Amino acid sequence: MPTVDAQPGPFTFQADETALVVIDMQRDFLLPGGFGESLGNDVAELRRTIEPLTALISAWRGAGLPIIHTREGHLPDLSDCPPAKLKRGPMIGQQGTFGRILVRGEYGHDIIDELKPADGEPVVDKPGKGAFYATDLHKILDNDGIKSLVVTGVTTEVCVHTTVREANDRGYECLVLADCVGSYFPEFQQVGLKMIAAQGGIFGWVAESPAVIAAIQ
Ligand code: C5J
Repeated sequence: MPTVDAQPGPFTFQADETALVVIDMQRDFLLPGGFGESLGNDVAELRRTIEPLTALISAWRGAGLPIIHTREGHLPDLSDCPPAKLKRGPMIGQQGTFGRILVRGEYGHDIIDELKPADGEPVVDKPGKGAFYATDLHKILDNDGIKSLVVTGVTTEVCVHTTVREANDRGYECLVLADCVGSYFPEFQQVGLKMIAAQGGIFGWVAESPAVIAAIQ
């Protein structure tokens, strides 16, 4: 079985029972001039994940292993957006540079060109921060016999963390890749990763993508 050098210790996984999850690599969060930047964030903090993720996805596809992509966003009438979320994110549904912000079907809601899903790779649309809430993700993974997740995407302390916590409570082993997850806030990136591997791996393991690529080749 492949083993990856990780924190807090080696992560061993059955390759055919492991899925790569790519969280919310959407234009709204990553493109210069988009929603994320309009909130005063430096998108370069997220964009540094694109290159390692491209290499990882290519290797993962090459090994014939499953990949699942997610997108955060809402129905055009925002009926699936809780008023509390809208109150704290009043730009959701408003017209932005790349269409209505975080609304399904808009240009900005879709995944960046560099990481476009391949035919047959599921894209899970989620209204929340966690990828399991109000989605079929658990069913998709269960049907495929998946028991471990390699988790990547943005943002580390929000949708990545929420998804990893949800996955833990559902019995999945999670490996989070430090170079393939990004936060607008460098301090959250650092602490967010520390929190995952703390206390003997309270939420899972943390490693770097080259170690995973080497393990599956
Ligand atoms: C946020 C996300 N940060 N994908 N979404 O609102 O992490």
